[in-house]
Amino acid sequence: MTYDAVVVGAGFAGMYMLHRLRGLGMSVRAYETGAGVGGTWYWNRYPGARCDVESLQYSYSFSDELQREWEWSERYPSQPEILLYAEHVADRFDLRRDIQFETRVTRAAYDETANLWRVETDRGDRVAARYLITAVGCLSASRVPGFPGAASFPGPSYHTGRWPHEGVDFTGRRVAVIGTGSSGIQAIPVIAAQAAHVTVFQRTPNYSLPAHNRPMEPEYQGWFKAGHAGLRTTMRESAAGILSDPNPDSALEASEEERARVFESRWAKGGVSFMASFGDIAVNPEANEIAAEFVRGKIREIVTDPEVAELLSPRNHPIGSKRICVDTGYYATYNRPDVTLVDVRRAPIEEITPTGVRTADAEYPADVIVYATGYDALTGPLLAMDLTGKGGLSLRRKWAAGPRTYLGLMTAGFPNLFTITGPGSPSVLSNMIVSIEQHVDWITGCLGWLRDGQVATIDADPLAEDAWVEHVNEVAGYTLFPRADSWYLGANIPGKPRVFMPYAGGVGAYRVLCDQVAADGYRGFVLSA
Ligand code: N01
Repeated sequence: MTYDAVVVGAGFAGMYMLHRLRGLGMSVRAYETGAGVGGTWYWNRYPGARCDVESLQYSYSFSDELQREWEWSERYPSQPEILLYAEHVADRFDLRRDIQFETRVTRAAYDETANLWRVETDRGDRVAARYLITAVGCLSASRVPGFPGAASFPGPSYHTGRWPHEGVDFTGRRVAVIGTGSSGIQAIPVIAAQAAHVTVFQRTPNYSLPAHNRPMEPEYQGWFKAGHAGLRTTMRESAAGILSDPNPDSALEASEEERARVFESRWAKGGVSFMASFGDIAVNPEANEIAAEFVRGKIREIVTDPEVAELLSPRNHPIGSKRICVDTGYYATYNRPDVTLVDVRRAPIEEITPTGVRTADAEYPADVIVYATGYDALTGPLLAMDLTGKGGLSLRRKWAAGPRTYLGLMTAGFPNLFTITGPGSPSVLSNMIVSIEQHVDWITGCLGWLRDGQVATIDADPLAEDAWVEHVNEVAGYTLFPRADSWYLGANIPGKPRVFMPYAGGVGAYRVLCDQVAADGYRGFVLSA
């Protein structure tokens, strides 16, 4: 079977891409590993899973009707509600008939003679497509560190990103949670409320901001919907794709009273807009330290045991240089008598035993282990497919020293392969829905243009790619991101090249660049008839 396009993944990116390709009149097959739509929200069913972008902003903007008819029930959407939304979108736009579920794309090779991508799946499908479009997500390749002895543990163990659909009952159980990133920080308070005892194994304390989640106010929802056209434009033109009301002032120049006033009001408001308190927090180490110390002060206020408070206080990286977390009752959870915090930076985990977790200086009993240990981010899901471009070049080989793309949309030598929110684009530094829609719209425009001009192939020009990779690095160098050992840099995966993968130039500026490239006849791309 030959399609105009194969889309890999049916999360928010794959669903919207499918919808737009249909609009071009193309034949499309989408493959999805899960049994349903939703991508990250299909898999991440751990207790407390919630998006930390406000629900009204974490929703598609492409359809006025969809926007009008869907009602969000809370300020921040829970995983079940986001999944319901994804399912509603699939139904409303009749997407399922072109999606093959429970099917993983294992291999795709570019056939230069036929100018087709030859795609293989784990279900034995062998299809061809003019265009191959990956919508595989940035955080879908879950990772469990290879602790010695893990197989000897007789009880259940779960990764947050592969949570059982039927849920987990922790009542009466002793639970070990390994990892204190966004997933762990959301899950720990909810697990602690149910379990007999929770032991948290923390290697790096993270900065976390209160969500102050609450039921959606009908007036707020009405206000957003009434003004959605303008608000969406503001989001698209912003740095992170959200309404954050950025304060351009310098934290260094503000008086102590002014800083306290601004920080307190953002803290009370809740959510990530704290990071927009002052214009220099993300770029100036001293300004950053002022914001970081404010958060540490909050930790000391909330956590009653000063030693535990200090252990929870991040000191080895600037605030925001690792993904900022948003929580509900995270720090206060450590005031519970049935929660223990273990510092595995000082005494690392040495092995999992049949009765629990053993660190360099003690053994901690557990009946259940929760791995909140993260992902092989951005490149992991792409490299998990065996992708081969021109001349038999594999993507794994091409990216051996780190990902190389032009605009995060294409990689030279892989014609007609588009990577939605690929490395080198703002992706994970932004509201993903805004970045997804921007990429899908750009790709749709590009494919329509190629068709109208009877252009058979498009590929990134290696020189344009080199310049873009350099630009991505240069922009990252202006920020404090490279100062943390984060998954943005691949630092969480042993042996992964240390390269800052997303584009830190902001979604607004990036959109302008992409639009200019298109307006200039796809400058930096090689086209052939
Ligand atoms: O994963 P992470 P995550 N021994 O990589 C620790 C998005 N997200 O699933 O920091 C001991 O952030 C590791 O320690 P360290 C969001 O973009 C969004 O929590 O490497 N510990 C770290 O504490 C987020 O950033 C939402 O020292 C080990 C943790 O495991 C991204 O997903 C919700 C270890 C992994 O943290 C990933 O978040 C959830 C070891 N060997 C996720 N190996 C929302 O929208 C790893 N760790 C709210």
